[in-house]
Amino acid sequence: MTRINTPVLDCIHDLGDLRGLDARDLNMLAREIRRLVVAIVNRNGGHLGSNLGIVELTIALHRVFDSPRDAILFDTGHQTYPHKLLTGRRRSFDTLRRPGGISGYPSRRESEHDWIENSHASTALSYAHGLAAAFKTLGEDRRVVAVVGDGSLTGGMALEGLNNLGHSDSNVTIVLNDNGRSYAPTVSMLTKSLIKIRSNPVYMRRQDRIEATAESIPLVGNMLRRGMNATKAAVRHMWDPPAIFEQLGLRYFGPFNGHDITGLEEALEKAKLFEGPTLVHVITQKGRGYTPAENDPIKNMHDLSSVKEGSYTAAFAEHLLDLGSRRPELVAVTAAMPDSTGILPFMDRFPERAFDVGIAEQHAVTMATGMALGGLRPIVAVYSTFLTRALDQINLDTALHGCPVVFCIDRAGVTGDDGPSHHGLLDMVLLSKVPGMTIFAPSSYEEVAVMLDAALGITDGPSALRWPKIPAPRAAPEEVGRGLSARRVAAGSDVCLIGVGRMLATVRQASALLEADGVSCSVWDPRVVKPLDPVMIGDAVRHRLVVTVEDGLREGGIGQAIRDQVSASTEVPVAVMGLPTVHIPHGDIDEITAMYSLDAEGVAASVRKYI
Ligand SMILES: Cc1ncc(C[n+]2csc(CCOP(=O)(O)OP(=O)(O)O)c2C)c(N)n1
Repeated sequence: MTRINTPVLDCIHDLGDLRGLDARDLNMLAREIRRLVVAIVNRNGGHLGSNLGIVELTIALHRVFDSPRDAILFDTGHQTYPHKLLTGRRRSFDTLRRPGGISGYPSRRESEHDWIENSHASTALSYAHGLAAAFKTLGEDRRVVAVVGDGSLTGGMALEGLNNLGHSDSNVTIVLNDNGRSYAPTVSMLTKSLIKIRSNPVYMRRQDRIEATAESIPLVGNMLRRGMNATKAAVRHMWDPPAIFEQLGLRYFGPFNGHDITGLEEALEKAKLFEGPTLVHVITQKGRGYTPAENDPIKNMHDLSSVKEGSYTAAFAEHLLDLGSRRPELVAVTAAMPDSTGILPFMDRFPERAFDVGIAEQHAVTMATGMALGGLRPIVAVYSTFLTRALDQINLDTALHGCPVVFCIDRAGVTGDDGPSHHGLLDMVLLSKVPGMTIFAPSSYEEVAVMLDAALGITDGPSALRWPKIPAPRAAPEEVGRGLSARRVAAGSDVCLIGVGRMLATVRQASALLEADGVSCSVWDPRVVKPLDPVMIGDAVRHRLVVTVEDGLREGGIGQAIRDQVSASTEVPVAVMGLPTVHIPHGDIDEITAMYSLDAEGVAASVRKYI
């Protein structure tokens, strides 16, 4: 490759170019990637620490394996910026997470090197198992590599995957990217035993000696190729906490320094020689090479957007803290996201009453149910998109048992930059089908506290509050509702506009536009979307038209429930506005909502069309 004063990164047109680099250029490349990641994430937002920690590992993976012929899967997918930079997305990288730009996660549309389109954690081992089965069945000699973080390894699916990979003897290389952290420090006994290794400076040297001793034993060469080596396993068993991996049937290698490209390549080459599943344990440092990210335990490590002042999340965090001192039976549960869901202040103040269960939403729900059965008042704080993983648990564990678990659901509705997997469009549709569930949709900062109090007043079943990512409008005392009642914001005669949660602001603006045209509008804030307030329905039916607007899927949503109730007794037409049942790409929240006519102009235009 000819390169005079040109960044190494700019000379990589395909992975062949990467394989041609020498050690000096590789280190230079790692520095360039870091610099670019820091610059773009500081501008566009996104996951910083995880991407800075995985630079050398990504380089090594792409030099050792033959992507896309070999499938390299990154669990969760939030750490694929270096992978994107090496696989043809250097030129478009500054559009990361921007409307129309490249995605913050792997995307099959972007590249053949992105085998899976993920972002929910703990799935890569299952995909890997399936791909390995497919390649084997089709007689194709291709490798499957799954890179999984210690945080993502706490998820139930990852543990199911480990169990099955070992059992089926699948030809998969698992790379455990172990930085000791999820968003917060990883919650797991497995991780604790990994930490013992990481924090033991003599381990690496001793490990080398064990490997050398074992490899000098006659016949080992052959045995190695066949998979687990009993002699070596017995030797390492005496020393190694990761014996658990070997007991699961995975050949364990490591630990290796995740920032030494040459060492990583040697380790991966070695692992590649084995038939059957192997686990290469790599120790990395989150935030590597960027002091603010290395130093700040949470804020700069992950998504740069955690709790923003004036947000719904901030309102929740504030009130939870207040409730904590008054109600000793109140506990908070999070699935690895204490910071961005707003329970961190509560956790700091009442550490014995805050439970981070790891990336384990299903466990979180059933565990909270157990807490309720035992007499506590659990609050599960979770993002909308991750809660939907645990619907079965909510339905059959929490609701069937009539347990008063309160779900505080953040990032509901269109969330913007993170794309199809992170929009929270399903929570209302799904939760409204759970018997006995009460659902609150706050329309202002002040409503969050009032609704949380009301939810805690429900003792015979689950309840949920769902709020969006956007700043929360402030409300005067007379603009805040009470209990389970809907609130009439304006009284008119032609059209009844019902705006769910954040959509209240939109229908108010639409109402102003319509009033200017001479259309008299009532405006309702339903506040509680299940069960619906009969007073609101009673008022709605005296209009010529009812229009409902929600930031969730239209099909099966709250508007359709309102329409059912209105049409049970009258002929009044109900126009239901919400999002279509499609996977919506990443983009600006306002632009996406406007695209589906869920802005003031769109709502007003729909009303005009009807009347
Ligand atoms: C099911 C699910 N829950 C929560 C998240 C939010 N989340 C994104 S990355 C992450 C931490 C992942 O930790 P780890 O796998 O160790 O990777 P690291 O960022 O440390 O490299 C979490 C909790 C998610 N993506 N999926």
